[in-house]
Amino acid sequence: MAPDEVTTSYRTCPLCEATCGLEVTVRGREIVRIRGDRDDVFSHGYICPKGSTLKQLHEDPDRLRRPMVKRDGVWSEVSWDEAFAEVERRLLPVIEDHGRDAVAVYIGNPTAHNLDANLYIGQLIAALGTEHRYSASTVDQMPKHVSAGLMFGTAISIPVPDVDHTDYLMILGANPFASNGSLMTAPDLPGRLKELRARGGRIVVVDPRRTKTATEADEHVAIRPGTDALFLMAMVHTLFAEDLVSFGRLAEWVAGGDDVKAAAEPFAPERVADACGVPAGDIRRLARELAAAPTAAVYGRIGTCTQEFGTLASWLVDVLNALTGNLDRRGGALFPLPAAGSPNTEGPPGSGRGFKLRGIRRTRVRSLPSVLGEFPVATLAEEIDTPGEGRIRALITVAGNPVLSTPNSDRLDAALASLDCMISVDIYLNETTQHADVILPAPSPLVKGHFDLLLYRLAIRNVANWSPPTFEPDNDEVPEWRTLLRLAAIAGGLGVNVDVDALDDQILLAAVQRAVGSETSRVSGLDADALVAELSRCGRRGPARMLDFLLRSGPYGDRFGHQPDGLTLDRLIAHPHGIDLGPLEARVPAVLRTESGQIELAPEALLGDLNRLEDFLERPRADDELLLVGRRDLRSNNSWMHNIDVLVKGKERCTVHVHPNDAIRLLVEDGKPARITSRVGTIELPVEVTDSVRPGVVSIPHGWGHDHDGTNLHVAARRPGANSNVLTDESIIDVLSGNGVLSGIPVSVEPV
Ligand SMILES: Nc1nc2c(c(=O)[nH]1)N[C@H]1C(S)=C(S)[C@@H](COP(=O)(O)OP(=O)(O)OC[C@H]3O[C@@H](n4cnc5c(=O)[nH]c(N)nc54)[C@H](O)[C@@H]3O)O[C@H]1N2
Ligand SMILES: Nc1nc2c(c(=O)[nH]1)N[C@H]1C(S)=C(S)[C@@H](COP(=O)(O)OP(=O)(O)OC[C@H]3O[C@@H](n4cnc5c(=O)[nH]c(N)nc54)[C@H](O)[C@@H]3O)O[C@H]1N2
Ligand code: SF4
Ligand SMILES: [Mo]
Repeated sequence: MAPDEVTTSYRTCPLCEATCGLEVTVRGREIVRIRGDRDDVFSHGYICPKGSTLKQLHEDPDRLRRPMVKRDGVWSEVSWDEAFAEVERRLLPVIEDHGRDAVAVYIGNPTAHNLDANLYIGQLIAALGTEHRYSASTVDQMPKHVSAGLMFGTAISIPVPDVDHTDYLMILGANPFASNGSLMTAPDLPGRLKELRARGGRIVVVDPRRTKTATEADEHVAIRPGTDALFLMAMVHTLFAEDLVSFGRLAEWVAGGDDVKAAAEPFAPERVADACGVPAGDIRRLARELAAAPTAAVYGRIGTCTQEFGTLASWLVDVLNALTGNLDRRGGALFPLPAAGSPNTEGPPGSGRGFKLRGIRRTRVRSLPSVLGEFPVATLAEEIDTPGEGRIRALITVAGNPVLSTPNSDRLDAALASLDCMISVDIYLNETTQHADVILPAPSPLVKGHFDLLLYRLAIRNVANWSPPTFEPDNDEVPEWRTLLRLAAIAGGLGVNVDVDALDDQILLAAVQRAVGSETSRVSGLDADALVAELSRCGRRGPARMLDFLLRSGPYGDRFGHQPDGLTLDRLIAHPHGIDLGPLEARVPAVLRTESGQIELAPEALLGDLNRLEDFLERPRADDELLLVGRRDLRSNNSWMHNIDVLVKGKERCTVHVHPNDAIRLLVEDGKPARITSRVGTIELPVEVTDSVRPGVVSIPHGWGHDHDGTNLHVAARRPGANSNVLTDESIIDVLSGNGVLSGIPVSVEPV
């Protein structure tokens, strides 16, 4: 190919959960243009303003290209070999002197959008052998994993609303017009929601703020933050009280209906109305509407998870879907059937080991249990800064920026500075990685092959789409999976000079042997060595080879020739715009992995948590309370896209929203700075007076606060904003899931 030849390739945007198709035009190693792929089978050309900025991200001079080592407080670029030698030199003594549990690991959000990490991060975690595992999940969706796990048997068995077919959609605590959807993979959700209404459907949005999603809906319910569990309980109460419950087809698969009825008994709409700030009549009417709609779906997202009753609220969302006969039917909430590697497509269909809520491990300081093998990230700082036996002394972060994204971040910031050793796999020298001793850079997304292994498990259509690397890695770039394996080798004692390819071969062989040895696998009984040879043709290895295996042994797979029309990676490569595997279909009972083989509508652990909800109802509330909630902007992506000029220019986005009535009372003015203070911290921000927030609620976006000395984010530093997580309180968590509480934080606001 001539160096100036213009070529076009197609890939999936890895920035958010919407999985939009991109058309990337390049000349040599230069990116000419990125725009929406009109032929993408799922997104049909839709992108948001972030999609095309993969070009700016790729070209960002601040993005790290070479490993960085800090000695005596001074950073220098080093070779990969030198960097890994430094990792070994710093990490192994911590393990030798203090044991494996002295090393913690924190896994951030972009790993969910990253095939290398999807497939290889487990190796690193296993090799570390530490109980101190943390991730962004406990400031995000952990409550939903817990409720889904208890009800349906696996943590990823989360029903998604069938937005393309439903007649009625109730959205709680989500703003897809800004976020493009979450735990619901659906490119162009704004367009799909508009279509829903155009075909006569109805949308109700429950949110303390009148968001863009709310203004585009039929009804906005401005709920008081943190009260969704009460609101949903009152709807459940109404359905039973007014004899509107009907499980439909699922009746024979549902256990615990009577227990739910009994549990909802004390939560009449009239009793919770004040606490929720929603009139009882509205709650009753909404319950009736939900029951009466030909099809309906209830959907809750981050606003319902990052609160004190996150798991209860997440549970009740699916209870409502079940009680109204909308679970697992067209137009309701359905379980996707993804092409590769989902726990609910593997093993014997219909029942399983179930979901074990409590890990045996507990945190040292607060004695909180692990959930899904993780400790709550809200405890990370105290596990570092509390002296004593068992203290964390080293940390590895992969694609995470907890200094901006987790509660009481100032405390974590200080704690990280005190570590004996910190290693980061990241693309920036930012608020978190500045504390590292070694930063190992991941390549630009355009240098990666990609497949949304995790997000397709939550997609509103069954889709499979492979993105080939747009560029081959250049001399200095090391694929992220190789970095993760090399780190794993060092942590596991295999040394810095491990043969990564040989390690990768072993990992694949082990996976293939497990599958062929399992009676219920689709490749049961086949010859493992032959399969490995077939998968390794043409030198294929790493994530692409492992993905090929998962696809071929998955529900649509070719089973290595036994299903000749089935999916293979080669087939995906031949379909650069993706393959549409059809709309979601009913999957109960096959999808279930509970021990009973039933949908557990009333898990004991959840019923046991209702005391807390009762106590909350009785908690006194001040008339002048101010509760902090978050918000997202279409041009943001958590904390790490603020170094892209086109996304941060224009109007200041990091402001505090204050209702006009509150502004008068608090003596704060539009455009003027205000001081916001919580139990744990204080920040200052310009005020934006707006009636889009409910009185008594103030809103600040998260992911800002790029004013730390010692980072290298030139664009972000020009408009740093302030970090809302300086205000969020690590001492409050959702007890069942260990999830941090980021919403409904009591604050005071005063003029500066
Ligand atoms: N542009 C952009 N897109 C993103 C991201 C981003 O940072 N920017 N982040 C991505 C990530 S990691 C995620 S997890 C998703 C999240 O996706 P969404 O869940 O859609 O997130 P938000 O847009 O923050 O919407 C949450 C809404 O909950 C409301 N809320 C706050 N507290 C409560 C409450 O107590 N009850 C109720 N009912 N509502 C409440 C807030 O006002 C807010 O409007 O977005 C993803 N997409
Ligand atoms: N107050 C408040 N706080 C919140 C939220 C909220 O709504 N309100 N939302 C929470 C949610 S939903 C989430 S998911 C978390 C996110 O929390 P985190 O995952 O901790 O933070 P991110 O901002 O996503 O930072 C991602 C990091 O990954 C790096 N990175 C980007 N791409 C790559 C890559 O390809 N490889 C590697 N190795 N690194 C990469 C970036 O430079 C950055 O350092 O924040 C949470 N925090
Ligand atoms: S909506 Fe999400 S996936 Fe689509 S272009 Fe924007 S950031 Fe990328
Ligand atoms: Mo998230």
